[in-house]
Amino acid sequence: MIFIMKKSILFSLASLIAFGSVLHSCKPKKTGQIAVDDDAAKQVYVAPGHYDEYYDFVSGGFSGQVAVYGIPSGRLLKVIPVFSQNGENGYGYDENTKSMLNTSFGFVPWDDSHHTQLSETDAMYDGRWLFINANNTPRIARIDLKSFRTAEIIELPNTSGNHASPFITCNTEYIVAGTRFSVPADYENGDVPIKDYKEKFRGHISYIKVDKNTGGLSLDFQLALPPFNYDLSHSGKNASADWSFFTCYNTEEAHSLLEVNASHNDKDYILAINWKKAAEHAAKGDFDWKPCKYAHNVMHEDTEQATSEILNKVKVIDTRKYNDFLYLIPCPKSPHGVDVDPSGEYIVGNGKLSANLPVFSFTKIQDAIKNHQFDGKVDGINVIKYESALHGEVQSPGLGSLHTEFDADGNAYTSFFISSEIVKWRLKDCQIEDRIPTYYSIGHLSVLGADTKKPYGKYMVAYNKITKDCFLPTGPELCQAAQLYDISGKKMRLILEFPTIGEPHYASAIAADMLKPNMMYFTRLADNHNPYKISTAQQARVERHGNRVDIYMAAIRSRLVPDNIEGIRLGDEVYFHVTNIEQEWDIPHGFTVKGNNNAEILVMPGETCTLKWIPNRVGILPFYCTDFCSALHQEMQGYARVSPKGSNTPLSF
Ligand code: K7E
Ligand code: RUQ
Ligand code: CUA
Repeated sequence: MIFIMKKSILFSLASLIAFGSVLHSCKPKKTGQIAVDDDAAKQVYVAPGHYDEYYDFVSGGFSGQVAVYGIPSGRLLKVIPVFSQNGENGYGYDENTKSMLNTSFGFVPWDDSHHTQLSETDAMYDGRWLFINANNTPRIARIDLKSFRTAEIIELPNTSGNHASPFITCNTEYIVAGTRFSVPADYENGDVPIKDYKEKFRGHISYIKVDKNTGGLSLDFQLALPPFNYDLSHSGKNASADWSFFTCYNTEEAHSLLEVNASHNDKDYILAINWKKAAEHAAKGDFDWKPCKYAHNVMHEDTEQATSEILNKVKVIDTRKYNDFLYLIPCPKSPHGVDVDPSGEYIVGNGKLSANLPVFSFTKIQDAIKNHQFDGKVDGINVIKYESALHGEVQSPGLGSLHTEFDADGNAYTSFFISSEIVKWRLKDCQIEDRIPTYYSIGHLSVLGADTKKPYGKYMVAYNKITKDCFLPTGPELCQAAQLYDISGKKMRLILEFPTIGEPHYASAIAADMLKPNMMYFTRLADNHNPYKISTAQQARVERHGNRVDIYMAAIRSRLVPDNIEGIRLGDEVYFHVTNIEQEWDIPHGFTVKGNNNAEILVMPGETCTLKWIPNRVGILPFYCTDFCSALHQEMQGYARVSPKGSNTPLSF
């Protein structure tokens, strides 16, 4: 037996405060030593020279990035920068990628990302794109799984705290995104008293179209809804394929959640939207064009340069006028995740403050709609009777349920933040099968492949918030962590834990085989249409246009050409356009020049990357390659001479 020490942790108090005082008190867990089977090591050991079985794309939470881990080893393979500047590869610093971080508010260099989604065809992963949301300045990004780079970012108007996002429909027709905060419905003038919330604020859900061939994103329409907080979402599959489901909390429509304001209703709601019908309304013209402002940023594959555009209107469907396509279903207290099982029949609402876990039936929802089993309306939207939609309840499964995932055999797995455990239960009869602790305070969990119609099953990963006593302490902030479970048997087995970059929320894993065709991808020089590209070291040159200096530089093992540049003057704006003229996979070159506040760039083979430099000191400023690229890497260097303003040293190289 291998023993991992786990000491007790006091999380009852803080957790309960975080969730209000409604819950039964939760005793601190004393876990002592955790036994892990000897087999566990064998199961997760991926020998040198061997590949992992799955890519796991884990949202980076407040870091704004996506981290890629190998499963089952838990090895960190890459950090893909999305919503934050990244000091590992120049994303957001260099001239090529800077405008990816543009928004209608200007340059936003750091955001908070929560949920990943892989593109799907017929409710199965197709290995083309990964989508992820930014919460704060609301955006959705598309990552190209060929290059593992961010290809596009679209901002969402009328949205704040873009949390219920980006939950795709099962043929990636739409990305669905709900606002957490409702905002004034006066689209031109948001300067209204906060106390007028109930009358003047509206919640918005966006439907973003995904181009079938290119993956290109465009905001198709929005729904204006009651001023609830729309927290999470999932789209249906099979019979429920035309539907998206959202959890709504603060259905009291309070503008301050400080007191118990927002949790005195015994039930909040799940909002079920027939998005196909909504799209028909949009196509028929049942909308108003509303003024707004949002950015759309695209990384062009041929030039590897991003462009940013600000758009200024959006189609908004007022659900007080058109509401034959959406329904509210009561769901006990402060629901967080809403999860749809692989068959598309069961919809699980995870009430954070609820004792039982409700499971709704899509068939019953349809029958209820047909037979008008309603219990009044909210703002014109029919409320389906709880019992009419209910398949069953899992009785007292744990405390603080957040998210549910599914295997291929009709089992569900729910994460419980407060009782810090995962509970396995049967969809068929809502009976509990097994439970296992997590260390500690799990948020999301992922059964690999669970959001397709055929989960991989086999492994489950828990993403934990608190890792006290799990790893060597690293100052006041401990690492976040994932725990890997074998779920191939009746009982769940913990087999590995590994630290993650902060903070992991949702994650999506895909079989490595699916991405095999993309391995060894890099840009051919002939396909590089960057305007500053050069193809040979002979084409290297420097040019002056007024106070702008363009340096066309070639990088190849083991030279930077040109390497002695004179005639730059204070007051100049210097652009180093570095083309890595290597035509071999995985030979990047880096580049930086002393004192440059844009820091560094990293240039992939066949690509051109531009570093802007405004010299602010007279002298000789060395530059060099920052990526150890060959035995003569240290020889990849040069000098730039900066002369005073008005100097007549001619530009030369
Ligand atoms: Cu539960 Cu932002 Cu998906 Cu994290 S949210 S835990
Ligand atoms: S060098 S191989 Cu900077 Cu000693 Cu690293
Ligand atoms: Cu190029 Cu080091």
